[in-house]
Amino acid sequence: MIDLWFSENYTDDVRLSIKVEPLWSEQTKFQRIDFFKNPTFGTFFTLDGLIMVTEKDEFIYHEMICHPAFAINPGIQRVLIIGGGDGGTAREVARYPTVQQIDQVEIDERVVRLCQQYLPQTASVFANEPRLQLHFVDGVEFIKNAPDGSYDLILVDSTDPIGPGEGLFTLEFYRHCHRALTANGILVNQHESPYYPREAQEMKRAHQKIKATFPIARVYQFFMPTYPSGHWLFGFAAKTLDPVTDFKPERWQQFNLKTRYYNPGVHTAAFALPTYVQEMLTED
Ligand code: AAT
Repeated sequence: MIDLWFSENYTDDVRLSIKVEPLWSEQTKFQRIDFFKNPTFGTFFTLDGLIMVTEKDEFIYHEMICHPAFAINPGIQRVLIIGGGDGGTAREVARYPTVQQIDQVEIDERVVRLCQQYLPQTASVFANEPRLQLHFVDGVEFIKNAPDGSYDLILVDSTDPIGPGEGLFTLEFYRHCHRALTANGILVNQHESPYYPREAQEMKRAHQKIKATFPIARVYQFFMPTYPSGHWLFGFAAKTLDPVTDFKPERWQQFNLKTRYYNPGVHTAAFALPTYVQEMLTED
């Protein structure tokens, strides 16, 4: 038996390698998709050679993209998810009985279909959730046509700003998100990592643009074992709500959701950033 290893290159001289059993590979119009299996991480998939979701650690990312916003505005009813074709983000949003409408815009239908086949842990929401409507179009185009004030929450669960995800990191996109949000609206976006130079550069650029668009623009952190360096960020932007002073832990606890990563202590702590990250966010 030959050992097969998948490697994700973090820099020219650092990579993460995982021993794999390949399950499926294809090239779509948008990106290359590979599904693998590994004893430690379970089934996982990559897009253009970068790990997106593994069965073992996806809960961390998907809880952290979703729950902080609901603990700041427990009245969220209309949600737009951009990207997130694996379904993990939609699964967490759908846990709120108060949510009335979930629109999800995924550019690549094949991600959804393959996740339904290989990753039901995240993708089963697509068949079981009547409030959710899937749109297979580019999020950049969808947001241009979204009516003013049509969403309480926009979650940008996107790939990195190379390939199809690029347009989701532009000033024009953030401006449309601002317009499409209600007065208490919140935008949470996949904000890259502060650690390795490639992602750090992207995260600085994204933050500058979001800061230029929203009066409240913060960043929060979490630990993601299968993303480069394990130290990952989401952006939090809002018109009026502050993620720390408007945090309502008791209200959130009344939802009575069982979570494995997110809790009120983690919420407050996640917005406290290491000094080197704070410095990167204030640099030009
Ligand atoms: N839930 C964590 C998984 C992802 S995948 C991100 C998804 O965004 C992919 O399915 C991709 O097809 C979709 N996508 C990319 N560009 C667009 C676009 N322009 N419009 C709509 N959907 C898009 C995120 C992983 C983060 C990885 C960090 N290293």
